[in-house]
Amino acid sequence: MSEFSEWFHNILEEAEIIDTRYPVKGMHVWLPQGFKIRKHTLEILKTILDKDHEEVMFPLLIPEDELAKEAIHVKGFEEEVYWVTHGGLTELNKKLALRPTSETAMYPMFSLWVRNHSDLPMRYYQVVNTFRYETKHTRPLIRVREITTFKEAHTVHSSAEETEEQVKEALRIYRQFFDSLGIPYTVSKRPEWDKFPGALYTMAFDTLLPDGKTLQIGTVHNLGQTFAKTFDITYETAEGNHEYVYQTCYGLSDRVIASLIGIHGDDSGLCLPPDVAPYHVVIVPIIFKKGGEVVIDFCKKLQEKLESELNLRVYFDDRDIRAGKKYYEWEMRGIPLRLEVGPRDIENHKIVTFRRESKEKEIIDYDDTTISKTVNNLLDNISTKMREKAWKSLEDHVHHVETLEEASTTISEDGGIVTFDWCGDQECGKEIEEKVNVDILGVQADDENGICINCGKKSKHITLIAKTY
Ligand code: PR8
Repeated sequence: MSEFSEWFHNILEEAEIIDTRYPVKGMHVWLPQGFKIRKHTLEILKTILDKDHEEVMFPLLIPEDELAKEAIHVKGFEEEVYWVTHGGLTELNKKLALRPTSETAMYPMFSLWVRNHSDLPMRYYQVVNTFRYETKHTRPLIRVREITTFKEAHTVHSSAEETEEQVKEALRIYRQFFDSLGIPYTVSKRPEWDKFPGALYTMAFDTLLPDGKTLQIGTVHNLGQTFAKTFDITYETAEGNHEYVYQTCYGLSDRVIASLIGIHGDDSGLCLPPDVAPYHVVIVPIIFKKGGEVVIDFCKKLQEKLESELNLRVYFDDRDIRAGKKYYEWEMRGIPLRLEVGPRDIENHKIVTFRRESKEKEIIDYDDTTISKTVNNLLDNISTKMREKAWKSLEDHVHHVETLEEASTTISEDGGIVTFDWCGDQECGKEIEEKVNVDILGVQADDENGICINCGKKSKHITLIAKTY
């Protein structure tokens, strides 16, 4: 187990994110702290999606014949599907799949729903659990067999141009989402052999975890008319003709939480962006024998003030344990801001602030009329600093190379992401993956002026490779 893996497993347990002891491999229990982070993260995404998507919910089970209809799609998933074969003691005459993703659950219904060009575009999403019998080594939140927070969007359009635009829009949505969590990423077009089964092409977001390996954290697929033809999804044009629709889909999983934890965390434990932390602020009273009531009273008022004026989640920790123990606990749980209040501070119109992200402690002036603004500014500044730090760390680990040897040395010494010129040929790409012992993440900008790092032919793209999860 790598140092990071060990840290990651320990923190999931210690910070009470999930319990990994559930007796089915790859399936875990969300604990209250983890569930709060999950909930706030989802709220951010839903706020963005709800602007022009509608939320729906489809059944978990998919009939075998529907799943099998789209040949490439089913081939891509056949080794990963869990099957329900019995209802009680009776063998079902049609097996039912636990959805590995919901194209084949949704699209037969889309075929009934889409009638006229005025029905389009349609943009739906659902947040559900999906099941994939992963054969690679499973890891909590990173590679699971029950994806508990699968956020899948499915859109339907009347032209290929519209789907191109929707892909760009989905990329914009995910950028906004990851930016609000301070998760840095690269965006690239996956190579042909790694695209979503049934898609014309796949755009992917990858982030870099502290062990130097990348994690795919989101994907946007242009499905063209593949599924429309399979599931007979047509619409009537203004001229009265019947045409197949064009589709896209895009999705995120529990990996969002894994990357939040992995990227921002440190030796003291979790470090959470304010927007998704279970509490934005924790208030710790410093109580001596005398004057305890004054402190408690002051802290309660401060809590109410921050809650009502800023709508913050504030925890007032008046447990009867040592302040040092409280500090340790809240740092480990990644609460962004701690306010410490003692009797002398109150007398002097001061309070102590502790920022989890920088571990800076400061004594600030306390003023009843401005404290909310001060706290708000502090939280904003914490979010910005966390995002900047995370982006810098990613950018420091992206290197452009000119030769395969350089690629190998950089990957083995630094991990991270290596970029170079590639001709775009599949055989050549596979050779690169083998020689450097990495995966091609995908291609970015076109670069037709260079020379392919492997075969020496004219290059087509700037390409990204990395060791991946
Ligand atoms: C689709 N259909 O399904 P995708 N554990 C955790 N996260 C995972 C796992 C796993 N075993 N497998 C995939 N992911 C499309 C789009 C509806 C929505 C995550 O796409 O198969 C990956 O981050 O690419 C992936 O980007 C995302 O789920 C969507 O899965």
